Amino acid sequence: MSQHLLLPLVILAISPIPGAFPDSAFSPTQEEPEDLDCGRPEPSARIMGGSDAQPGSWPWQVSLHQGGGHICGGSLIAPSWVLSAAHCFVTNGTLAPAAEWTVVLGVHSQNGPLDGAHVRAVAAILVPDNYSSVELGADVALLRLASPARLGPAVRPVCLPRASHRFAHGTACRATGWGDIQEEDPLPLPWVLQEVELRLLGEAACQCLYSRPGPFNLTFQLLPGMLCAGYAEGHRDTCQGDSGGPLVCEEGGRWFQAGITSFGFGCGRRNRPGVFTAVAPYEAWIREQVMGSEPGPTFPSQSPQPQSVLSEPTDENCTIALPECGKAPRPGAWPWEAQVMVPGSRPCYGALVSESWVLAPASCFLGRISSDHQPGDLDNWRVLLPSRPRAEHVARLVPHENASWDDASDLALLQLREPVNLGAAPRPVCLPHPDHYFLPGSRCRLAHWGRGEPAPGSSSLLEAELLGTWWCHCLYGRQEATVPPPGEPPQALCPAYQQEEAVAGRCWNYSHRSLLCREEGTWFLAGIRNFPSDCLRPRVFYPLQTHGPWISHVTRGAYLEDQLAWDWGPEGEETETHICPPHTEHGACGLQPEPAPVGVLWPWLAEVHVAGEHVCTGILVAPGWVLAATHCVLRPGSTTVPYIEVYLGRAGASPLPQSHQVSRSVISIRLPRHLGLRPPLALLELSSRVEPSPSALSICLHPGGIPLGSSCWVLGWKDPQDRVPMAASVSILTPRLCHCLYQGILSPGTFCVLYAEGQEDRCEVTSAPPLLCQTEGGSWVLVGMAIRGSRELFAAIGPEETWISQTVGEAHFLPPSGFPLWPPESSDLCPPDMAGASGSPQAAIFLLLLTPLIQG
Ligand code: 4AZ
Repeated sequence: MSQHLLLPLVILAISPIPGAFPDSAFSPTQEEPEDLDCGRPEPSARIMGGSDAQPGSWPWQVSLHQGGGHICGGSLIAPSWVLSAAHCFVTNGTLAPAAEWTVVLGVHSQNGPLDGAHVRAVAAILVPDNYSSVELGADVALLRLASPARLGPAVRPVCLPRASHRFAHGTACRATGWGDIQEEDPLPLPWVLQEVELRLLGEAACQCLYSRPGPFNLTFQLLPGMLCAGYAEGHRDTCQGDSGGPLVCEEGGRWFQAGITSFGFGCGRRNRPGVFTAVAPYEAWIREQVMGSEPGPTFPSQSPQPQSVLSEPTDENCTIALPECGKAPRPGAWPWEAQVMVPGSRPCYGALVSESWVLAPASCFLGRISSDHQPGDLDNWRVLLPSRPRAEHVARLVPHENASWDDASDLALLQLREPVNLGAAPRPVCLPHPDHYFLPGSRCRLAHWGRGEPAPGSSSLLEAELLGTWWCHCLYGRQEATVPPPGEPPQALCPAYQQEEAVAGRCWNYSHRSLLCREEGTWFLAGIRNFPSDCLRPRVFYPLQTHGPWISHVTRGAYLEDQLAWDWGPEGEETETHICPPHTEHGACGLQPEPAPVGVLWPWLAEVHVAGEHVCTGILVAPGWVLAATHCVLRPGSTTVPYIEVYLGRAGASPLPQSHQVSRSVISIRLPRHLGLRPPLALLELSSRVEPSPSALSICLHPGGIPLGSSCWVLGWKDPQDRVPMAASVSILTPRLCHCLYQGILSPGTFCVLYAEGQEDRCEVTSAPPLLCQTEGGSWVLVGMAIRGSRELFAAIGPEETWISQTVGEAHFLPPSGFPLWPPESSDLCPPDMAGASGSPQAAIFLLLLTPLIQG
């Protein structure tokens, strides 16, 4: 089943003690012959405690095998009949052939030769006509054995409830099986039958829990014929592989089968108790199927029950369980912060993930442990936890198997010698399931991780907002890679810091941090980063969610918590597949961030403030370089270099606080060598690099012409005071049209544009706006910069490729694609009346387009 899983059939401390039931409690009814006694395990002395069932406790439990392995559970209800779940046998509406199945009876541990067990072939599988899928109910099946089971101490039938039988809410019952002990975590060898105590939940209480959005925002409608058992807080449950097995409740010394394990959402999750097929409503169906088979199942009448128990309480309270992990009194006061003290080194920071386990980077300890981490070595290790009077001892260290070569798996789990009492502190952090989707814009914090140094500057540096998966993946991932959609683990998590600037130029020598993200007031350990590679701040984190299964497998009880925030925004869930635009040899360029988190739509657009006098646009072409129009930065005839300051990261209409902007001063102006004329393009060298972020990202450049299939825009501002960025849609004219329109006045490599209707006045000429095109792949490309005083003419970037590449080093020239220039034109001649055409360009162009007809 796909909606598998949960929690361990947790080991129960309480085992049934059949011998404790006085014989007088057993009074077979007249229609039930005594030799077919049901629901009573063989009385035996046994030890209490543990999670494995005692051999012989559940003699009706059978294992259903297909292809040589255990698939589902079942229960013996008569020598020739086994009760199980329909979904074990029906795939896509087709019932599996009975011959594929065998029934193993009297088995306890499924490891090795099945001592004392015996096997029966299946003669027929019967499923109700109205069964279609588990969520729609009727998940029940009967198996007729090819020959009767051999009854004995380890093989006995269970009692079935009559249709009138009522099991009281809150009754502690038992589920048994060989299913997974947690989601995606199979029962380990020697595969001993597990039992778990589950309380029956009333219909109202169960429906109330399932009406709250849970894993993947799903809710579920409980139907008649289903029953729920488990706990709002989760932890104890059935799981994949337990299906078809029995849920039994003891009454008057006999065990009645109240339910058949059917399904659930995950295993042991909060507010998601297991769902069972109620057996009592199927009395008639069962009797009908087994009719004529002797001896048949036993349906003892219910011993009288106090009326209070039988009446269905209508006001059953609905107690939603809240997360037990991830609550902090305030950001920064982390009740899970664990300091691992290893003699001879600085403390290593990790996080408490359960009452007995701490997660920390393996690189803190690697080299200190022999391959089998001798316990002697751990004797002097200590763990400091908040609000604990004394340091904890360490019993075991379990490094991740890939820790030594894969930075994304730089993890180790440390088991404390004694579990700690959980409360306000210490309290574990929540861990995400693999399908967790941290929404773009989530509020996050950076916390200590490993041997990181305290962050320089203010604590707001540790605040972050999560960027969209697309942006993060395409900036740091592979070009043309598919972006993982919500629900698939991301390859990277990118937080945007509140103060991009404050650490520029400073170096966090040890940029070891973990990323904590908050959902509905609950903190999750979302990512880790543990290498001091670039000495700037950390900006991309390895997601922890892929490690959830390993952590829960090792710890058997870390707090994996469901996603709590589901507000995907107005567009809802994004299902479209996104592909990252091509990278250049210097990485990603021209990615336009989704507007949501930071609000900057044009991360390459710079304000160039010249000598405190005027401002024009510039374009970030590499981490330390801005391209601008020469006429903007150098006064005609002047030879002195003015003081220039460059600002990046300006949001749309709403000016962002100063802290969002990135500023740099210009330390040199570079011009290409041009014969005679003053070159139109200037490169400004910034005082320091600007690392990629959603507020400052280099644009792509194109070596010639216009990338095929692109749409083009002039980007500037209308008002020189507020400088709100504006983009005006334009078409680029063919060289012939351009030449004819502006005959004689153009230098080669000049673009002319035609504004879309009503867009001409969107940008102020004095802003010296750039001409950008967005390629079909989605990257933004700079193709020209405005020529002095013109709104229509742009100096092409392509011809200056060599100069730009040599000056800048890291310029992002895309490989030539499509037609680098326009297709050849039929004639170089301009129509006679067009030379020096004045008046409206639209009118002139109309004329031009007509000329071939006129000439022809
Ligand atoms: C299963 O896949 C299954 N937690 C059985 C029970 C539950 C979930 C899944 C209930 O067989």
